[in-house]
Amino acid sequence: MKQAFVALGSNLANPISQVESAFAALENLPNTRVIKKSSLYKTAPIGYEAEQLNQIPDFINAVAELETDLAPLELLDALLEIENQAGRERPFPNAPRVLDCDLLLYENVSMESTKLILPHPRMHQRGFVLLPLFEIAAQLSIPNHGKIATLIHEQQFTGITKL
Ligand code: PH2
Ligand code: MG
Ligand code: MG
Repeated sequence: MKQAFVALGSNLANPISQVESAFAALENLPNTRVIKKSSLYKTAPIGYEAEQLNQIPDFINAVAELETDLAPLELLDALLEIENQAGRERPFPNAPRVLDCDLLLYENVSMESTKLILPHPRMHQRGFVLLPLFEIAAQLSIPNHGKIATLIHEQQFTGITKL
């Protein structure tokens, strides 16, 4: 079995129940076990233009640790299928979404293909990923970016509330 970490996010259609259903969907993946689930976090939207921000609802975010026999691209496809089952639509980049399931880490794999980049390219600068990840894997390091404890220490994250 390989170790993987997945980030969940939702800011549409009852985000708390979306993320809880996503945890359940992860538990139902073939050849995969959910080892740990973080708390849910209410987080202010990151990465939007100031004039867009008042139209973007807050997110619910969480992270799960998995053990899986799925290969990275098989796991990615399974995550996209969970998003689609939740009714994910993609009208424009970073549009509000019922469910986003991002593969953060897979063992210590570093890879860059058109479909998948590992580690997730922005995870080391996102409090809505690092704080739930630290909760369930305090000793973890991100390939090429070092310990998540250090990354959290070095940055200021605002607008994040653990539920
Ligand atoms: N996801 C994004 C862009 N910005 N901001 C928060 N707070 N939470 C997210 O999950 C998130 C975001 C793109 O996937
Ligand atoms: Mg994302
Ligand atoms: Mg995504």
